Amino acid sequence: MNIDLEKTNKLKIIEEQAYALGFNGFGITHPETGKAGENFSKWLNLGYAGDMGYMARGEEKRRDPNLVLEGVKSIICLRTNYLTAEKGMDFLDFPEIGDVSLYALNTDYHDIITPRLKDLEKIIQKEFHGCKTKIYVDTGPILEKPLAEQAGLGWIGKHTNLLTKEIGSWYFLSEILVDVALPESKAAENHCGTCRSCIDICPTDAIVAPYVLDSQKCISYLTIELKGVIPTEFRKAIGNRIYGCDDCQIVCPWNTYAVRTEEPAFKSVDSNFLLTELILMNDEEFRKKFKGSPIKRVKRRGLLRNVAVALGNSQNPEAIPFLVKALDDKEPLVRAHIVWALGELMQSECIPLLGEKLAQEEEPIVLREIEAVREQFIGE
Ligand code: B12
Ligand code: SF4
Ligand code: SF4
Repeated sequence: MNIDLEKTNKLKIIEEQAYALGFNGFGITHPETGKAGENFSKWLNLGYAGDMGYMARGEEKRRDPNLVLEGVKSIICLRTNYLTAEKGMDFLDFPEIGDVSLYALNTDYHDIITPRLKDLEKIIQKEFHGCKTKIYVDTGPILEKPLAEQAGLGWIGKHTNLLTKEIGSWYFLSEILVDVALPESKAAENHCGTCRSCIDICPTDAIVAPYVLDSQKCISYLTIELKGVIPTEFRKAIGNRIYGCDDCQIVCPWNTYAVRTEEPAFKSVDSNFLLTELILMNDEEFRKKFKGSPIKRVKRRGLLRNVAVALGNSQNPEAIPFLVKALDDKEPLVRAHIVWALGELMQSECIPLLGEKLAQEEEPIVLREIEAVREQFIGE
């Protein structure tokens, strides 16, 4: 058989198997990152990765996939739709409830996609006997979005996520690197046009220019990636978002066409996010509630930090006794944000309470917050 025809037939089998495994988009590209690689370095130099040190550490690998799989010739890019519920901006009308990104309402996608990639990897190795492969989903040192765009799986929108006219942007990316040259798919075309809805809705102005995101300002970064204290300037804008942010995708006109996944693996996890309950969760309750969920990634202290900020923004006086109780939390990071929240809900009335409760406080991050609240209300 003609070698190209043989390859095409093998690829057909691989693509069919990819869909059978639950992927809902398949494309192939060459491993050069070109202009996107240059932009990535510019982005790092501008400090837009914030505290995500792993982004700078992986700079060379991200720019050159040959450094992660020597001899790589093609990259198979895959899409997995995760839309299990509709979402609008009405979560803002319920400030007593924490808002969690759609992707995090389901079983952790790393746990679902990794075994599928391994199955597909085996199929590829069977078809191209002796070939070398490497799989990635999210956590690998690879520029998933530009590669997927080259592979025709969608274009990078002004909000910097990949989207398509057919299914919008509610999907994950993953890839399989192969040391076999495969026929490339057609790159996706951009259809953002003059639209700028995502830029205008962003609560923290994190999209600093079309197609450029400063992570340090992005609520997704502030509530998930950032490990320490959330800078005060962003706390009000975070509103009731306690894990990630979907705003720029919610307003995108192309998401009107998004279709829900029928995928049984994406089971909704416990999604009762009443802030006053969350703030008093102990370790055991946290582990139980977020078992199998991506939320476990931020650990109890990260989530309760975010919950404290959301309670501070809730304008709900009924939250005060819960916050007062949580002032005894074992985590300084949590106590620090509770101090801020009490300042927001009680204003100067919290000063005596803070003095009394925290006379024994020794942690610098909490003491700084107390000082900030006192300064704010001096003279009132
Ligand atoms: C780091 C990271 C983040 C960071 C930074 C986000 C970002 N835009 O890069 C933070 C924590 C903020 C984040 C948030 C989210 N993330 Co994220 N994240 C990643 C990760 C690990 C790396 C992305 C990366 O390389 N960023 C570096 C920058 C440079 O990349 P970029 O935005 O594509 O940058 C391009 C532009 O800046 C452009 N550019 C064009 N012109 C110019 C000019 C100049 C001067 C500059 C500087 C740049 C520039 O060039 C760059 C390269 O193409 C990927 C997984 C992976 N391994 O790729 C997931 C990934 C991008 N995240 C994902 C998701 C789902 C999210 C969230 C939606 C989660 C949520 N709901 O909270 C949000 C979306 C926020 C947003 N508006 O982008 C998905 C996106 C899927 C999709 N459909 O696109 C990915 C692919 C994970 C996955 N495997 O599915 N994420
Ligand atoms: S995820 Fe939220 S904060 Fe981040 S760019 Fe989009 S709208 Fe802005
Ligand atoms: S909201 Fe508009 S500008 Fe932003 S990604 Fe969607 S189409 Fe592009």
